[in-house]
Amino acid sequence: MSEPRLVEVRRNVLKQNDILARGLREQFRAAGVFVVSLVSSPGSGKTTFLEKTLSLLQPRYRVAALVGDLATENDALRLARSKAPVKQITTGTLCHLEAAMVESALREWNLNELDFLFIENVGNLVCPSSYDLGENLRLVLMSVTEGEDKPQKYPTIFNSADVAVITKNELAAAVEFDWEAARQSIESVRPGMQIFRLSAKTGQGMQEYLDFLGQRLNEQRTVAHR
Ligand SMILES: Nc1nc2c(ncn2[C@@H]2O[C@H](COP(=O)(O)OP(=O)(O)OP(=O)(O)O)[C@@H](O)[C@H]2O)c(=O)[nH]1
Ligand SMILES: [Mg+2]
Repeated sequence: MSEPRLVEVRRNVLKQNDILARGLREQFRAAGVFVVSLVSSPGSGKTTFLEKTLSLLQPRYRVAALVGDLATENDALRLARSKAPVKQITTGTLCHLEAAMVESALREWNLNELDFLFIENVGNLVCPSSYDLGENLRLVLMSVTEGEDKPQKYPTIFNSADVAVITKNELAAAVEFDWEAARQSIESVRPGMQIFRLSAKTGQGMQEYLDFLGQRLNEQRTVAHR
C-alpha cells in the first residue's frame, strides 16, 4: 500500500526541481552565460576533461565551474589549478546534483561576469538523468575502457544528454575499443546524437570540441539579442 505514496513524493520532488531549473535557465539567459553540464559513470574522466577545457578556454573566455561529489573537495582542488573560480558541492548521500544545490552554490557569484559555466555532476549513470539543472547543454561522457554497450544499458542518461563525448581515446587500441560498436550503441538509443572522440591527456580532439562550444555561445547570444 505504501508504494503509491512514495511515487507521489518522488513526483513532487521532481516537479519542484523543474520549477527551480526553469528559474536558473532564465537567470543564465539574462546573464548571457552558456552553461554546460557533464554526466558520466565515476572515473570516465569528467574532471580531467574539465580541467583541460577551463585552461584552454581561459585566454579567450571567462569561465567557472561547479563540481558535485558525495564527499571530498578533491575535484574542486584539481579544477582550481586552472585558476578559474571553482566551487565544490558535496551531496552527502545523494547520487546526483539538484537545481537547488546549483542555485545555492551560485548565490555569491555574479553570472554577468561569465561566458561559460560548467557543472560536473556526481559520477553516476542513472540518478542525474531526471534532474534538470537549467543547463544549455548536457554532455554525457563515456571512456573507451568502459565497454561499448553502455548507451544501450543506460539509455536514460544518453537520452537526457545533448552530446556524447568518448574520452581517453589514446587508450582505444590498447583496450581494443570498437568504435563502430560504440557509435551504433549511441545511435540505437539516440539517433543523430553528435559525438566527439578525444583525449584530455594528449589534447587530441579537444580543439574541435572547443570550437563547437564557442559556436554554441555565439548562437545563444545572437538569439538573445534578436
Ligand atoms: N589515459 C587517460 N586517462 C585519463 C584521461 N582522462 C582521465 N583519465 C584518468 O582517469 C581517472 C579518472 O579521471 P577523473 O577525471 O577523475 O574522472 P571523473 O569522471 O571526474 O571521476 P568522478 O568525479 O569520480 O566521477 C584518472 O586516473 C585520470 O587520470 C585520458 O584522456 N586518458
Ligand atoms: Mg570528477
